[in-house]
Amino acid sequence: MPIAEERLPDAYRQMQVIRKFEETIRSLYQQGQIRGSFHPCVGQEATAVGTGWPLADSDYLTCTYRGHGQALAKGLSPRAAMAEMLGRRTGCSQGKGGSMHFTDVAHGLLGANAIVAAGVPHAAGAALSAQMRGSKQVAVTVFGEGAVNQGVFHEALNLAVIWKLPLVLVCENNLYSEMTPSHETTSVVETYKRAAAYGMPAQQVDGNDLEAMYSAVEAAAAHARSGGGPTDIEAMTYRLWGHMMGDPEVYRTKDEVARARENDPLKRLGARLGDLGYSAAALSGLEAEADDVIADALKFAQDSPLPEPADALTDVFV
Ligand SMILES: Cc1ncc(C[n+]2csc(CCOP(=O)(O)OP(=O)(O)O)c2C)c(N)n1
Ligand SMILES: [Mg+2]
Repeated sequence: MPIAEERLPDAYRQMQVIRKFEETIRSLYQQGQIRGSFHPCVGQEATAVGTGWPLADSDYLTCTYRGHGQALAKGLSPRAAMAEMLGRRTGCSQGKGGSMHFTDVAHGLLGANAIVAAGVPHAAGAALSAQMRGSKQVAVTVFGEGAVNQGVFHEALNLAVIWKLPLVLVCENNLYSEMTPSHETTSVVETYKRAAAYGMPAQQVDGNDLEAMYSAVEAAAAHARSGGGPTDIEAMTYRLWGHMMGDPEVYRTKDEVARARENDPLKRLGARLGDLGYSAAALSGLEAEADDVIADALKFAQDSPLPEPADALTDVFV
């Protein structure tokens, strides 16, 4: 089922919230208010919303260090996300995880993961659990195109097909793994072909087209829920900012990035809304609402306490 046209303004607001979240983090980072690393998803907001929105709260999602947008689209509150970035006790991981460890079990977020491809077998395991319990939940994993060169990716895909796991694989192919173009490291750059080789339905989708993404993920989730097994979706996209803060971006030209900006998913959904009759003022109104969400999240985070030293010993296994 495609996304209902009436929901497109809400999707636009959600994508703006994600963009503004990342912009705010960048400025906090530059002011020295955020520790650790930060891998922005600017330019990839349509893959995030197109993946998160077709899913139920009870469905599972694993994502990567570039997963702020996916977590927000899956239902993580902007307040808990911002507080986590600022290391506050009210953060989604009590301020102990930071940018690369967004987790929110109530919304099915089993954890972002900094290890390339590690979320893929985790999601396959969650899918196996759902299957064994007969719960009709689906597990979705989002990963970059670099993950398809990892062994665990192939082990997970093989078992997912053999066991018909309710798993949806979403590859965000943004053409680069860190500073290396994928064609220099990968024998078959169209990653969906690798998934197809395991005997599952696999397709390439325009990852900057919110509606195309939503439809593909919705269909794959329905297929999984009805016992059809895993599906792979290769979402073609582009990260408009560097791999992480401080990336000098010497591996790509300014021209290439400028061309990619023409294909900005926010610009594209804005144009689509314009075609549907929404005025520029209506779009600005949605953007202002997104500003308010982020301002509220930032105030909440800045007013929240830091963890106490004793908190270091809570929520650990040993
Ligand atoms: C197993 C492993 N090897 C290497 C790294 C270092 N590393 C961090 S991000 C990254 C690139 C991954 O690229 P891709 O999967 O395309 O995701 P993107 O960053 O483009 O979203 C690498 C190699 C890592 N985190 N984990
Ligand atoms: Mg990549």
